[in-house]
Amino acid sequence: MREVNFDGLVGPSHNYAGLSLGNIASASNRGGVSRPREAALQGIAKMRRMIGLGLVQGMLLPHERPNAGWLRALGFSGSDDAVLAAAWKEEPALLANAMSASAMWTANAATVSPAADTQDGKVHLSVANLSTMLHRSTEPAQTERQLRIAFADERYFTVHPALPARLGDEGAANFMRLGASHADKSTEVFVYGRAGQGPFPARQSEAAGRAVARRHGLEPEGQLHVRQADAAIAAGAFHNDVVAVANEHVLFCHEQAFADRDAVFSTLAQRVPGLTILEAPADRVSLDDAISSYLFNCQLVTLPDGSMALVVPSESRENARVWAWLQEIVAGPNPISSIEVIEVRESMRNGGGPACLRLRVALVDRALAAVDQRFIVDEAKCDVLARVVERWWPERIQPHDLGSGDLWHACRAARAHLLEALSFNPGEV
Ligand code: SUG
Repeated sequence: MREVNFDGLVGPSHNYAGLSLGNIASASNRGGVSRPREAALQGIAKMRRMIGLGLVQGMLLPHERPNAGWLRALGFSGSDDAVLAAAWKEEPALLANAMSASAMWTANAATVSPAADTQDGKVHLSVANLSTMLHRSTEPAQTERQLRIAFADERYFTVHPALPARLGDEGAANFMRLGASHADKSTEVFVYGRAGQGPFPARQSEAAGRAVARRHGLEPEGQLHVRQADAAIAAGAFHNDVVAVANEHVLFCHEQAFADRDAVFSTLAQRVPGLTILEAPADRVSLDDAISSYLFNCQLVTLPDGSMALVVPSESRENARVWAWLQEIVAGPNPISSIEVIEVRESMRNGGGPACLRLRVALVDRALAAVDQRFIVDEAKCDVLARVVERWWPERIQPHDLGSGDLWHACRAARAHLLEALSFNPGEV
């Protein structure tokens, strides 16, 4: 069984509209100039690094933007351009929502239970409803369409639609899986926030995690529902993957990640053979350090030789306290033996680190072969992606460009060229 990371390719409309309340990077970069071409190339370079480490890499496609259909449902009428122009004039905030490239953060696309954990032995994927943030609530329909193509083979996969909007669900960003190895039946940990406790919304509900676990057919002892610490959400950890990550039997987290830390750790210790918890003490790495450096928004991956690597954003190296602590972890007696530093600054400025940009799907070889191979990426496909991005992705977007017909047309054309280069039919995804 291997873990495949499906990264979201950064879409051509990537911009800084500051749409996410509680996401400090998004709020503080509001109104800045974005660089979609550079952003997408940074994402492609990240995929190349992962392939270079010997890992299997997948991708999901940027969504269709601008999303004129969504604006039409909100009462704007006429041709696509007329709809967009009217929205820009009357409700520019809605137009910004329709231009968001937020589907790049595929950790929020779905929650995935590998075959080892489910009663019917299939991989179950539940599309996330992303209902808390308006711009993100537009994603599930297109995400579901892609997942139903990528994971169409019903011998191996079951794709479930998004849950009702009242049950806030942000997918795998609030989900961890801990077990002896990827191939072993594991404990799936669903992390939720308590609503109404602080200045920022709790985006993941407990009811959503329980519903996903039921739909996926998890055993009672194969699931754990854990509350995120209110202090973490208030400090800007709008998803659990900003303060914790797990891989096989290793949990790498901040001391203040969970409301009931001791109970969580002791339940995991009973269930997970060889459990290793690597916890950053708050007096070494504060929540603010963790959130600004995104050290826990790393990818913790098992390399072909069985050792583990931490794939961290370069911002983690720029914080001396964080970097010193990471050095101690790598030198210490634990499975993590290397650190890979990667550059995803354009995404980071919207609160999306390495872990946000990928959806993990653990697969046996036969199931991997059954995935629609257009979603699997090797070096040659990275070259194709880079060529399309260099030729068609806008170089920069300033806030007032969001209302420009030229930008709308450029974004549509860029995506159409991408689909063609990857052999998707127009309108297929
Ligand atoms: O939902 N940012 C995303 C970042 C998602 C990060 N994902 C994980 N932690 N897994 C969000 O807040 C910013 C968009 C804007 O402001 O234009 C944004 O949507």
